Amino acid sequence: MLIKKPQGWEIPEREATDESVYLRRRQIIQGLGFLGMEALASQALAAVAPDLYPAERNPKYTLDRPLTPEADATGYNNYYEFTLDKARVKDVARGFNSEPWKVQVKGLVNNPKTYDIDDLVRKFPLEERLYRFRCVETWAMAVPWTGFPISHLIKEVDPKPEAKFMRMVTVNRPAEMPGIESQPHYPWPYFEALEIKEAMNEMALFVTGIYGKPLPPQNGAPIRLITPWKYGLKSIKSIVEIEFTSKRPRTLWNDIGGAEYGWYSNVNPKRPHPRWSQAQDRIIPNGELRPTLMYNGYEEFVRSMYSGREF
Ligand SMILES: Nc1nc2c(c(=O)[nH]1)N[C@H]1C(S)=C(S)[C@@H](COP(=O)(O)O)O[C@H]1N2
Ligand SMILES: [Mo]
Repeated sequence: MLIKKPQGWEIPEREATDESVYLRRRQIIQGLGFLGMEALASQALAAVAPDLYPAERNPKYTLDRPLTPEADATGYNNYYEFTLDKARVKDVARGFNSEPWKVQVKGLVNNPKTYDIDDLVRKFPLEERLYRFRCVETWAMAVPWTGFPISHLIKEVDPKPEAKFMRMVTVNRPAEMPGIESQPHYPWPYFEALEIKEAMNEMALFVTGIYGKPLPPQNGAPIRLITPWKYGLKSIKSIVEIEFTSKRPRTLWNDIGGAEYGWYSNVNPKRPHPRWSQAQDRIIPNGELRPTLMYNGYEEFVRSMYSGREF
């Protein structure tokens, strides 16, 4: 590639530095309120409410397998807005900025509200839970998440009687998320949904931390969904909008591949994906195979919500 090379002293900082990094650094420097803090500002970005971590572990939720090493759960990711290359997500997402951040709750609720993330993480007590995590691609992990039950937020916003579903949307930031433009065939921003009944289940969490620390960008900072009885594609990352509806909302994967990805996407070893079996978990990082459990082993918690035909 031929590049017209200006004299060193002519290079504006925004050319010497990746544009998004430059803009963010400026915001941080402005936020600090005075000059001379460039060195500080170029350090790792501030995480949301680090003083809240580690949160106390809730002992009710136990595992049948070892925890996934932190480096694997934070180094092998699906986050297509950054890249399809699971091992590279953490590098491409490194500069992603989750402050400031707002989460808008709207639709059929008596108390619609836009929360600042710093207020939201302090509003409900955080707890740590160890959950199995199963991707529709068959790989599986066991992860210590920190978050709060979605039911707490739902009680606060108070859905109207006609509300039956909760739709969620990921942030849309093409400048920081190169996958949005390099994968234009996906209908960005990422969108998902649950029945309110499912979101009220005690297992359903809004997660803000992992391994006793605030979420890093690759795992969905600053706030993502975790519903461990469903395939990982339901667990939408970096949420900015939550809408309560009476009609069942569409969801990204079900929209683009309904035969492959059911609206419910409940983990079910007896229901194969059209191109592969779902009978086994492939454990990250060692590749060990284990039988996949119905509802990913959470049947006792979720069975009462289903007739068994939801997929
Ligand atoms: N916005 C957004 N959320 C997303 C995805 C994504 O590409 N974009 N991938 C999903 C899929 S397929 C999986 S398996 C999990 C992966 O979460 P993890 O990287 O924390 O393991 O995130 C889910 N949430
Ligand atoms: Mo996935």
